[in-house]
Amino acid sequence: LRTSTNHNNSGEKKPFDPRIPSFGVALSPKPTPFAPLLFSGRLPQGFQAAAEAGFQAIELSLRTADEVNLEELNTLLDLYGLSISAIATGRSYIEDNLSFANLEADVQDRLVLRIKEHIRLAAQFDAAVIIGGVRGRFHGTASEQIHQRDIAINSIRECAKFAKELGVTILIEPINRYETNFINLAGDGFRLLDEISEPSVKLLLDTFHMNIEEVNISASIQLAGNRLGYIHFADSNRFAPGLGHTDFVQVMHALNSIHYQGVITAEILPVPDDLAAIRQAGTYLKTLYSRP
Ligand code: LER
Ligand code: MN
Repeated sequence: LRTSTNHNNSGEKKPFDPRIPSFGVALSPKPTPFAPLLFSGRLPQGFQAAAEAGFQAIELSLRTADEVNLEELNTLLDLYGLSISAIATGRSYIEDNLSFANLEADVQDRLVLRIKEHIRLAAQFDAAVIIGGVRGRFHGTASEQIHQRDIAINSIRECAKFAKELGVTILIEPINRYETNFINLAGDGFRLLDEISEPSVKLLLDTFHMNIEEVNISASIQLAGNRLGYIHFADSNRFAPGLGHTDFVQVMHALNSIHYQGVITAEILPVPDDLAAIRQAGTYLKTLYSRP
């Protein structure tokens, strides 16, 4: 996962302090019902606004890996000196009902193939792949759910092994109870990391979900320590940081205490609009980290 340098094609690199996190923002190349993304369907505008707002990295939320035009993507990365931090995969669940918890017909096979394509794409950009919302929801009796969990973990493990071969980090993201019943807490995430037992699988914590689920956001970040591979910043209402009541100063202190040097990615609603939200997030992050 590229954390301290920008995309290394011919684009000019903007130097920034490798000891502190770099900033990313989550965008989608296509319009999507998944709400906390900016400039959905307008990638060029998103890249320009991200660079102008002080971001170094873009997280791409993709349905399928072929949704991006590689030539266009490389051109944009070079033009704005940005890198791809991660590929998010939850749209497969939201838009196609493909999830790791779904044991219907050939869903597991199709989803594993799809995630492998995301991993291949990520490898080209030194990016990570997120397994978050795409875990889906378990259904039925307790024993049926245990069975679903076993199958899901096998599929995730298969993706993790493939990712390891390609040098790609897989990020497991705990998500709030209203979206999934398969890993809500950081602690549930640690358990899955232990079960999969691949060092290339890390945790992604999202302050929006943590605000709903965790007893103590800072304590959970500290407990994650070097298992934390990535973090999503959104305020309590999923607006840009600073527009809700999450205490990001405390979050930053917790990240500093574990020497977090990864990417902090704003995954936020376009409220009041895309441009205002990205500017708010960029300004807030730069102020929080005292960066010009
Ligand atoms: C994805 O990063 C996320 O935070 C979830 O809300 C997706 O369902
Ligand atoms: Mn998230």
